[in-house]
Amino acid sequence: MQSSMLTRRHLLGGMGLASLGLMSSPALADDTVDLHVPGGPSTRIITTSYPQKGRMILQRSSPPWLETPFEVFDKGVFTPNDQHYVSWHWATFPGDIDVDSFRLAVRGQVNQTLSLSLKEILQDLPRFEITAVNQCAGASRIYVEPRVAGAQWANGSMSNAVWTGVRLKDVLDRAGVKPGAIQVRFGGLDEPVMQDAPKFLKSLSIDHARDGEVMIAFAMNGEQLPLLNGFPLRLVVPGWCGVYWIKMLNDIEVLDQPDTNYWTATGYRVPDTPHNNVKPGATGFKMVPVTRNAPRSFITNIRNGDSVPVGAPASARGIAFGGDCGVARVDFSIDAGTSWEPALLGADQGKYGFRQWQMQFTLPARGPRTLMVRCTNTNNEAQPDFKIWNPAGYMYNTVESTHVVAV
Ligand SMILES: Nc1nc2c(c(=O)[nH]1)N[C@H]1C(S)=C(S)[C@@H](COP(=O)(O)O)O[C@H]1N2
Ligand SMILES: [Mo]
Repeated sequence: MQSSMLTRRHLLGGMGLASLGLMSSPALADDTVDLHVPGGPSTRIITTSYPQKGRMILQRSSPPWLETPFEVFDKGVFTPNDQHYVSWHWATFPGDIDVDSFRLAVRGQVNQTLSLSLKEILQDLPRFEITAVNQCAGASRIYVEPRVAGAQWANGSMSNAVWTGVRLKDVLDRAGVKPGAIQVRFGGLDEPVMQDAPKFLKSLSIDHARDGEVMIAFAMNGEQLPLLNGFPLRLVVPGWCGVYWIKMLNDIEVLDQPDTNYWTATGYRVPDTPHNNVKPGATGFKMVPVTRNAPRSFITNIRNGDSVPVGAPASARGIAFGGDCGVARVDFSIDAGTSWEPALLGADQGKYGFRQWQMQFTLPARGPRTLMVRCTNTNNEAQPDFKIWNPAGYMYNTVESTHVVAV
């Protein structure tokens, strides 16, 4: 990617936030999708009205929550940039970025405060590239029972991309981290919409920040980041959930005290129990921050309600990811999890990315059938077969079931 690509003309075509709001009016929708979830309304609008975004499921118009339509995952292992999902906490963020005056600050417990231009980041630091899944901690929250508050994401608040940029470690080394540093805090250009509401910030431990994999991306899938996915720079924390992947990143602060801001110290917490699972209504468990992704897998070519011919070979295919490590195996069941057969894995795109799989199977008799798919990661952690529940509906990775009819 040339730094000459980073011109305003190329970027946003003059699309401002005012037009964002206007064009996302649900009244302009011409299409809907039924997410087929019991226990509440599950019809959503399909929108094509957001800048640099194609067909997306509209979960909320502003700040936008745009979900990737599930059929996208059947088309390829990389999610196209214009259908990469979108999530923001606060509605106030720039609709246009002046790439000449933009600066990334590196400050706090460093020997030298930095104010890096995009040109410096593109030209003066070694390039780094990694494939990784960006998944919201609240992904699939719509499936927890009983339903809980928060974005009612189905399975499309995850997306896979090749990220290009620079290592966070190299940027921190350039500033020179002082010995007392314990954490690094990240902030972007978005601002709260109410007085005294907490700005969206997240922190990582200094060791994690310097692990050589956490990176500052300026491109995904070989193109600049879409504005809504964090143009011009975003943090990429491979294997960890999307909440840490700060968009429109313009501030890096090295701390010698634990970060006490709301989003790090209080928000985004799960029960410290196996699979973060508790009984609805239970109390008295310890809460810990969400961190790494957990293994998941999906059938992408067969949907609930489909018919499958009986007695003839059929094929299933889909995607899996290991979470914070690779995919060891994907198993497939045609009898609701009573027996499992290993699926054939596709090419390994790197341990943090989606991995495709496929399976030939034959349904022996007519009638309803439940197909299931289960990922086991290279840490030997498998998706659980029980329904995960926790108060905020985070880190759901229950084995998926697809109900079909053999005909
Ligand atoms: N600056 C900023 N970065 C942010 C957020 C935000 O609200 N502001 N939301 C985070 C959350 S919770 C998620 S899930 C991801 C979503 O990334 P995406 O919109 O590119 O899919 O961005 C993360 N980075
Ligand atoms: Mo999120």
